[in-house]
Amino acid sequence: MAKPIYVLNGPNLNMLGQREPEIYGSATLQDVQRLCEARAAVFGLEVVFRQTNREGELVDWVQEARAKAAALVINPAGYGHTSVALLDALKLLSIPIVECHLSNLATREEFRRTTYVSLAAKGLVSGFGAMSYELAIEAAARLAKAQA
Ligand code: CA2
Repeated sequence: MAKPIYVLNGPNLNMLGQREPEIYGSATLQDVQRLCEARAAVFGLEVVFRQTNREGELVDWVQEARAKAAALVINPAGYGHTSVALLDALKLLSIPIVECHLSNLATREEFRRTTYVSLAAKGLVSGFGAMSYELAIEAAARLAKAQA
């Protein structure tokens, strides 16, 4: 049985679809989960999809992914801009890591333009709304298969 792609989501993403649709789109996180599952299925892979508002829980799940996942897609949300602990956890992984953001970080406030996560990720998908996740899943699946 192939290992799944872990899709981890950081703080406040549980609010997706309820505020700021002009920045983040109108899809809910459950909609995004369905898109990820459908996209992964094309590659014969399953998805473990989670969201947390707690930094330590995100770190725990990254550590879990180290042994249990074929690849990791992560939208760290605000923690991407602040969390050295998250970066340290990501650096322990040898599986492909794809960073994913709904909005285009390059066109937003200065403090959002860099993330610690980018230092550990193979690449970044940013600015395509829910489609960012689909593109990130495709990248993660292809990288995982190339690494298997
Ligand atoms: O564009 C992204 O995906 C972000 O990771 C979203 C984070 C933000 O801090 C990052 O800079 C970029 C914010 C997540 C909050 O999500 C909400 C969605 C809808 C309504 C309120 C919050």
